[in-house]
Amino acid sequence: MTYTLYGAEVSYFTGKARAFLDWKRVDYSEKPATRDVYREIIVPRIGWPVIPVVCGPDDELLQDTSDIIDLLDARHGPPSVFPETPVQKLVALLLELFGDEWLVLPAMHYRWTYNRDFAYREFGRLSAPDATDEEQYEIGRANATNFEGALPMLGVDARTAAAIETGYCRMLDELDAHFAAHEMLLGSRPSIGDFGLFGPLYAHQFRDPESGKLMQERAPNLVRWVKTLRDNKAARPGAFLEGDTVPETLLSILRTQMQDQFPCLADTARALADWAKDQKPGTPVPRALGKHAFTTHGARGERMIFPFNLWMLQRPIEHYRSLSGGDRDTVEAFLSGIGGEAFSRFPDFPRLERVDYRLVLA
Ligand SMILES: N[C@@H](CCC(=O)N[C@@H](CS)C(=O)NCC(=O)O)C(=O)O
Repeated sequence: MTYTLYGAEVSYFTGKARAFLDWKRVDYSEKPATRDVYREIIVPRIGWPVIPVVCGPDDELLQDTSDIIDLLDARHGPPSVFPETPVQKLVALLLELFGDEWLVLPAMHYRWTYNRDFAYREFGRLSAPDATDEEQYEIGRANATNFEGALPMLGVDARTAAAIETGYCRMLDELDAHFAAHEMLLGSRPSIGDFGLFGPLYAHQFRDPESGKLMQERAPNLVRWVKTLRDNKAARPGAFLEGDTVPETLLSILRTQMQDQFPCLADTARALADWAKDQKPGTPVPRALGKHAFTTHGARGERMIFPFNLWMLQRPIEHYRSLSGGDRDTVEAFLSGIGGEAFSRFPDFPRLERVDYRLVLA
């Protein structure tokens, strides 16, 4: 085997990386991120405890699914998960941003509200595979503290929980309608957007038992998409829709992204610009820059300000800024149909880079 994926079935971002590696037919084996793996590989070499981590053939370590996918998609040749046409590429990158940074709200809410015991057992089994069931439960409960504790930091609390559920159920209906007509988001080939949505929708919302029941009952076509991407090792490459088409059935989700996620991103951009005024290039960026008020599906809450979200936003922005002439006009017309001014008129913010697995000012 050429590559090793250190991760877990229960992990959001491992789901994204694994589905990509399978579809791309990368030669890899998966090793569970046990506490020994964290202690001996991840923490000493990455610098902080996080999964997934991919170890390459020359012992290089890759972390962050976007870096993993960008590198391996290019290294392992076509077919690519990045559409070449302007609108589809933009939509794919926007939906990656949405899956990675915004669906974390329902994914964490449902896991830690309705699937807590299951998650403790899973966390324990991963960390200490040889321990007894009771020991695993206790280990899982201890290891889960940081994840469970992240809910209020993400803005999931009594003020927002009901609205997060309403918004999530509406999205289930929208995705179900979409996958009734299409295999993947943009045709029969999965794009980076599919992998971004797959992380939360597989590892949390399909696999956690109570959330899985909800998805099975409410969105059978979405379940089919989840299973296709889960079992996609020998999938055919498929193709993106002709003519740079984006199915109508995705537009409501993109509108929701513009209305729900983008105001929070814009506020994050202002906070980053403010913080960066006195900083030099290369300065490490704190994981959170204080707190801000935000609104989700009409409910007002408070959450930490996460600059990492903007690193993800740079991906669609870079694509958008690279366009000119007719391509730019087509994209502008598309954006105006989804309330995309929130994206096309996004405030400027300091550029972010990742150096040694950490976010720094460029
Ligand atoms: N943006 C990263 C996020 C990785 C991530 O958040 N992984 C979770 C598990 S699914 C984790 O290990 N979190 C620990 C932490 O964030 O402190 C990626 O795409 O890989």
